[in-house]
Amino acid sequence: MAGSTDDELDIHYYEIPPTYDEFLKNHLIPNKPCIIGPSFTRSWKANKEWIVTNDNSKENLQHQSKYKPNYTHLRQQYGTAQGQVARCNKRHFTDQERTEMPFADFCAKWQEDDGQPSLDYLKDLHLQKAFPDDRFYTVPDLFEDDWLNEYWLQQKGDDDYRFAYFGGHTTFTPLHADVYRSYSWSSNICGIKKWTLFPPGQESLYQDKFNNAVYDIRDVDSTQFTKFDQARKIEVYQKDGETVFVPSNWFHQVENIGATISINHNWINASNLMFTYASLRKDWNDCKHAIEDLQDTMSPMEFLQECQKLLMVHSGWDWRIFLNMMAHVVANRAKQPDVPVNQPDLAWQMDRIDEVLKQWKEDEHRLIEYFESNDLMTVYTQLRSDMNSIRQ
Ligand SMILES: O=C(O)CCC(=O)C(=O)O
Ligand SMILES: [Fe+2]
Repeated sequence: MAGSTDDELDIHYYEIPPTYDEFLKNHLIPNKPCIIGPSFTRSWKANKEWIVTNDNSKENLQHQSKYKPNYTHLRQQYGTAQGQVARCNKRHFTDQERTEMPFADFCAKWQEDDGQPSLDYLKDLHLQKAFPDDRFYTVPDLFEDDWLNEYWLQQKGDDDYRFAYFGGHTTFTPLHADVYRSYSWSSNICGIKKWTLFPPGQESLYQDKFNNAVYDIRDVDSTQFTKFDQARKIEVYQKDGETVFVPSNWFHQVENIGATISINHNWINASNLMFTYASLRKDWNDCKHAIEDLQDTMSPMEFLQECQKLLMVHSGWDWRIFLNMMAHVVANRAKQPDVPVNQPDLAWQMDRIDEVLKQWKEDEHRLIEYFESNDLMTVYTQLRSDMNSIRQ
C-alpha cells in the first residue's frame, strides 16, 4: 500500500493532556490521531450529572464500562430536545435510516434496553444549541481554534457542528470521513467506543470506482472491494471519560459497547484548511460533471452559478460560505489577535490561507469574476487587507 509505515498505525495515549504546542506539532499539522485520558474533561458537568456508577452485578451487560447513563436525569433535563434516531439495522444509501423524535421518547427505549443489544442510536443532536444556558461541557483549550463553529455561531447562527450522541449497546456509525474533511474530537461520557481508523491514502481499497465506500467494515462484499483486507488500520477502544482526536480525511467506523454517551465537534482551522478546500473542490467537480450537458446552453458564468446551486444542495455549502468563513475568522484575528489563546502563529496561518487562495485561483480561472458577479468582491478585498494588516 502506497506510502504507509508502521509509525502511521501508532496512536499516542496522553494520560496528562499535551501542551497546545505539542498537540499542534504532533497531531494537528501532521494529521495524526491521539487519545487523551479522563483528567482532560473531568470537570465537565456531563461527567458528573449525566452518569451513574455501573452496577457490578450487571457487569457483563455493560461491558466493563465504569459508568452508565443517568437516564432519569437526562430525560428530565433534555426530554424536549428533538433529535434523529438512527436504526442501526436499516441502511439508507451511505448512512442509516433515521426517525425524528423527542429525546424523551428515545430515552424511554434506551433505558428499557439498559446496556443490552439495541438498534437505536440518537446521533448528531445539537444539544448545546437547544440548551444554550446549560454549560454541561466546555470546549477543551486544545480544540478552541475552531473556525467552523466560530463562523457558524457568530455569523450564520442557523447551524453548528457541536453534537451529542446517545447509543445503546451494539449501535454503530458506518465507515465514513467527516463532513468537509474537518477534524473531529469526541469525548466519551460513558460506555466504550471501538474506533477503527484508516490512515488516508488508501481510499481505493474501500471505495469503488463510483466512489461508493464500504458501509460496515465487519461485513464487506469481497467481490466489490477485492483488496479491502489489505487496508492498514488502527483499532482502539475509547473508555469512559477519554477523548479521541480524529484527523482530517481519515475514514473511520465507530461501534458502541454498552450504553454510550459522547460529545463531539467537527472543526476546521488553518492546519486542515487545504483538506477542506480539496473536499469542496471534489464536490464541485462532481456537480460540474452532473450537469455538464447544460454547459452549451448557457454562458460560462451562468453555468458556474448553476453548479454553485447544486453544490449547496449536494454538500450544504458553496464557495460563498467557504470565502465568508475565512474572511470572518481573519477579521476577528485582525481585531483581537490573541483570541483564541491557543492557535498557531498568525503569520503561519496567513500562509496557509494564501496557499488555499492560490490553489483555488489556479483551479478556477473565473474565480475573481465569480466573486465580482456575486457581491463577494468586498469580502475578498477585506480578507486580503486583514491578512496584510495581521502580517505587519
Ligand atoms: O460516535 C460515533 O458514533 C461517531 C463519531 C464520529 O464519527 C466522529 O466523531 O467523527
Ligand atoms: Fe466521524
